[in-house]
Amino acid sequence: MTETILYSAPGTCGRVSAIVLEEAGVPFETRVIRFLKGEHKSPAFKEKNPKGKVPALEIDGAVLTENVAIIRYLAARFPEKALLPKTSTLAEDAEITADLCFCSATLHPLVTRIRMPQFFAGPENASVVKKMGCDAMREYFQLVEDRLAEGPWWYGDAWSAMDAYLYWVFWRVEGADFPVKDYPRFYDHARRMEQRPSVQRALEREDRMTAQLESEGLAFTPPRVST
Ligand SMILES: N[C@@H](CCC(=O)N[C@@H](CS)C(=O)NCC(=O)O)C(=O)O
Repeated sequence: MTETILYSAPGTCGRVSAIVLEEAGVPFETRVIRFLKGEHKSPAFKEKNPKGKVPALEIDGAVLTENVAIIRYLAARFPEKALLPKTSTLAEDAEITADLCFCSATLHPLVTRIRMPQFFAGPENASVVKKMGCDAMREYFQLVEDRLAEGPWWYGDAWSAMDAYLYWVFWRVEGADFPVKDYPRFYDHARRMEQRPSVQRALEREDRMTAQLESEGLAFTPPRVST
């Protein structure tokens, strides 16, 4: 295998791919993208990912983007690691894609509204955007909460990459004062995730990226917005 490089930034959804790579046992380098310098929109990075977003994963001589695609690739490339459940019909397979898309296309956009509402409506309207994001997110947190009654993981007894995605969503809004304790099973899921060595290693990678950004004066913490 050629060198594997994950382009990411601390706190971002690049964490999802990092956890899944760790679970797969793939040796990889994490390369930090400096958002405050606009590095994600630079021509050099756009050669990797024309969308100008993290994560981007260089693996097996290709550059993969989008967490859903990266997860599906890793699950197919390392079947022995059981990163996603085995399926026997096209419909079962489509259901897994739907689950992952629920994270990327339904939950993630709400995370951004809750975490960085000022990007959508300016600082003066940020609290309205955040409140609307939180109100919408409640329905989906309840869906996850109900699903985890069959747990302990999204797919029952078997941990999967879907749990990594849910964890990142949870952690992101927990840090933005979303009332996560109203969802005790999801809360417990996050704390169990943090016990996994793969998650701890992914978080250590982020700590190293944060230290690097701090040393360059390029660390970013979104301002707190009340609702
Ligand atoms: N659908 C993409 C979303 C990627 C994404 O939005 N990444 C954010 C960080 S969490 C980003 O790079 N934002 C920078 C920007 O949009 O300018 C995925 O799942 O990989």
